[in-house]
Amino acid sequence: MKNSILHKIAWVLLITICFASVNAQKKKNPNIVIIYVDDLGFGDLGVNGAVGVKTPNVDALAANGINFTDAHSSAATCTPSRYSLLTGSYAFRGKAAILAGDAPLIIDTEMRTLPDMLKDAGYKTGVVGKWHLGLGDGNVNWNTKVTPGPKEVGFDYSFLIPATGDRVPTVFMENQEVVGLEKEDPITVDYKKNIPGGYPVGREHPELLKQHADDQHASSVTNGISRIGYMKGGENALWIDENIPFVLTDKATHFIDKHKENPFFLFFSLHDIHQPRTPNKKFVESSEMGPRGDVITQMDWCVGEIMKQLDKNGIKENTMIIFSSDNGPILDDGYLDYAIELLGEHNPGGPYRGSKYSVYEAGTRMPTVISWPAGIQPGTSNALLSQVDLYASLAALVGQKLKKADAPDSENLLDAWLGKSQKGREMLFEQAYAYGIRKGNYKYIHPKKSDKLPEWIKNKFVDPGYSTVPMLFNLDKDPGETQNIAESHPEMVKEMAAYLEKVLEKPTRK
Ligand code: NG6
Ligand code: CA
Repeated sequence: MKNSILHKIAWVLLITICFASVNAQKKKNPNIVIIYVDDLGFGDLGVNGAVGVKTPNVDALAANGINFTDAHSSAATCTPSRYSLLTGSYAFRGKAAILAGDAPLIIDTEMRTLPDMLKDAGYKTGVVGKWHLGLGDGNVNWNTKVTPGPKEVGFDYSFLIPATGDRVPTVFMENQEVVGLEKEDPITVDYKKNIPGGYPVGREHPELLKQHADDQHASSVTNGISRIGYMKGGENALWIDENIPFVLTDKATHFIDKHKENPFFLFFSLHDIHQPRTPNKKFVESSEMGPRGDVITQMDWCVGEIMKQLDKNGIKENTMIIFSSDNGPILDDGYLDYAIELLGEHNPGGPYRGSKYSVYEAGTRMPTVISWPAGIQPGTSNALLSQVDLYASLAALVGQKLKKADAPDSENLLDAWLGKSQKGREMLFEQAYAYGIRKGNYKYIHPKKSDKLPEWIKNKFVDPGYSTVPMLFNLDKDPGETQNIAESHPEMVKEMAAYLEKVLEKPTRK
C-alpha cells in the first residue's frame, strides 16, 4: 500500500519535472517580431547614410544589434517577397506576382508556413498590417468572414490592410472580417469597371483629391485619395490614411501585451513608406524631403513604440526583432508627392543602382537589422543573405525539424543571422522583371529575350535592368553596376547562368 503511494508520488514528481523542463525550454525561445517596412530603401536609414531624414529608433536597434549590409528580399516587389518570407519558397514557384485587391489567397493552405512552424514550437502568432497575399478563394464577399486567409496559413490573429494603401477596399480587417462594417451599407469591389452608386472616381473629380495620381491610381476616391480599383459601400469602415500608423501600432502593441507570457511571433507589416504617402500631422515636415521623408520618420516612430512596449513588459531582452523591407525604394509610384523634387542629396538605394521593380542591387538589397539583446552581440555583417532563408534559420533556432516539402528554397543560415559567422549564401537568387544571381561579390543579370518594357514601367523612376545580353558586374570594384564585364568572364557567366537554370527547375533546399 505504502509502496504504491510512493510510486504514485514518484510518477507525479517525474511528470511535473518533465513539464517544467518543457516549459523552461519553451521559455528560452525568444519572442520574434518581424517589422517589415514597405518600399524602404537601403539608404533610407540614418545608420546607412540617410541625408534628409533621421531614424533614431532603427539606428538604436542597429547599435544594439547587427546591421546587415548585404541582406536581400527574395524579390523586388511586394507580394513575391512576402510570399517567400512566409513560405521559404521562391515566389515564381507559387506564381506570386503583385496582386489585385480582390485576388484570392496565393499561399497553398496545405503548405507548412513560417507561422505554422513557429506554432508547432509553441508560439502564438499574429500579423498586423499590410497583407497583399490575397484573401478568400475567388469572388470574395467582403461582407462576411473571408476565408481562407491568415488563419488558414498559420496566424492565430490578424489585423490587416487587405492589399495595399493604394488599392480598394480601403478598410481594415480583423480576424478576416471588415472592421466597422454596417449591414445596411455592404461593400462591393470591382477591379475592372466602375460600380453604379460607388465612390466618386478620381479621374472625373480631380477637385476631390489631396494628391494628384496617374491614371492607374485614379479610380475610387476615399479619404481624398484616388486608388486602384472601384469600391462601393462600407463608408463607416473606411480608414483614414493619416491614422494608419497609429491604428496598426496600437494593434501590434496589444498583441504584445496579450501574449507577453508566451513566446509570440508578430509579423508587423507597415503600410509606410508605400504610396500614397500621407504622413500624420504629428510627422508633417519632420524631414527635409517632404512626404516621403516624413513617412520614414513616422515608420521610425512605430519602431520606437514597439521597443517601448517590449521594455514596459520586461521582455525586451529575450525578443528578437528582425527589421527589414520588402523591396527597394521608389520615388514616383503613381502619386505626386514631390519625392523626386525634394530628394536633395539623399540616396534612397544607398550606393546601389536600381529601385523597386529593378534587378539591380537596390531592388532587393534591403536595410536589415536584427536585435536580440539576450542572444546576439552587436556588430555589422556583410554576409550574403536572403529573406527566404529566415524560415529554415528560425526553425533551427526554435528546434523545429523541417519536413521534405517545407520551405523548399530556405537555407539554415542561423549563425550568419545571429552574427556568429560572416558566411552567408554561396549563391543568391533575385527576382525582378529580370532574374539576377549573386556569387560572392559578382552579380549576374540574366538576359531577356526582348527589351520591351511593360507599358506601365516606362515613365517611372525605375531602372529595371533589362538587357538582351548577359550582364556581369564586380560589386567590389563597381558597386553601382556600371561596367558590364560579362564578355571577359565567360566562365563566371556560364556558372551563374547554370545555377539560375537549376533554381528555375526545382527547389534548392538540400
Ligand atoms: C503596381 C502599382 C504600384 C504599386 C505596386 C505594388 C500601377 C501602375 N502600379 O502595380 O503603384 O501599388 O503595384 O507595390 O498600378 S508593392 O510594394 O505592393 O509591390
Ligand atoms: Ca513594397
